[in-house]
Amino acid sequence: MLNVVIFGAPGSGKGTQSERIIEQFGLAHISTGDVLRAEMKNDTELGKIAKDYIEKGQLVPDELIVDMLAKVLDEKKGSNGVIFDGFPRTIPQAIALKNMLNERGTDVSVMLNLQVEEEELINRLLERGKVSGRSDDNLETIKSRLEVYHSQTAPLADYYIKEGKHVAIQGVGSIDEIFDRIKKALEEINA
Ligand code: B4P
Repeated sequence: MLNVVIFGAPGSGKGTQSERIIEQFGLAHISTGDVLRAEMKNDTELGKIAKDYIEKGQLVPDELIVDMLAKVLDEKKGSNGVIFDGFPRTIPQAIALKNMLNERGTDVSVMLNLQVEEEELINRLLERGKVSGRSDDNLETIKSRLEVYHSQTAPLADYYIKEGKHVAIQGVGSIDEIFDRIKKALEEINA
C-alpha cells in the first residue's frame, strides 16, 4: 500500500498536487479541509464548531479531527493506498494516524513536504480568495493561518525526519513541474 501524507503551509499546493497524484497512482483521497467544508455547508454539529476555528485561521481541535478521520478512513478500505491531504497538522494527529494505520496493518509510506516561501503563499491564497468564496482566504485570516502553521504544524517535519519518511519537494514552479518532482519521489518509494 502506498500511504502518502502531503504536507506544507496553507496555499503550498497540497490540494492541487493531490488531484494529480490520485490520477497517476490511483490512491483514495482524504482531505480534512474538504470534509470540514462539507460539514459546514450541511450545517452539522461538527460543521458549526469547525466554522468558528476556520474563520479565525485556527486549527480545529485534535479530538474532533481524529474521530472524523477514523470514520472516513474506514470508508476507503480496499484501496491501493490513501493520500492524506491537510492531515496530520499537529504531533498528536501524527501519532493518532500512525496508530490508526498500524491497527489496520499498514503505515505511512512517505511524507511529501511542499516548500514555498511566505510571499508566494500569501499571493496564491489572496488570488484563490477572489474566486473561492472561502471565508478563510482573506489577509487577516491568512496571517493567522501562517502563524499557526509555524507554531503547530511545521514541527511535524522533524517528526517525519525521525521516522525516516520525510521528502522535501520544491513547491515553486508550474503545477506540472512540481508534479514531476513528486512523481519521481513516489516512483522511487513504490519501486
Ligand atoms: P485546507 O483545506 O487543508 O487548505 P489549505 O492549507 O488552505 O490549502 P492547500 O495547500 O491545499 O492549497 P491549494 O492546493 O488549494 O485547510 C483549511 C482549514 O481547515 C485550515 O486552516 C484549518 O482551520 C482546517 N483544517 C483542515 N485540516 C485540519 C486538521 N487536520 N486539523 C485541524 N484543522 C484542520 O493551493 C492554493 C492556491 O494556490 C490555489 O488557488 C491553487 O490554484 C494555487 N496554486 C497551487 N499550486 C500552484 C503553483 N504551482 N503555482 C501557482 N499557484 C498555485
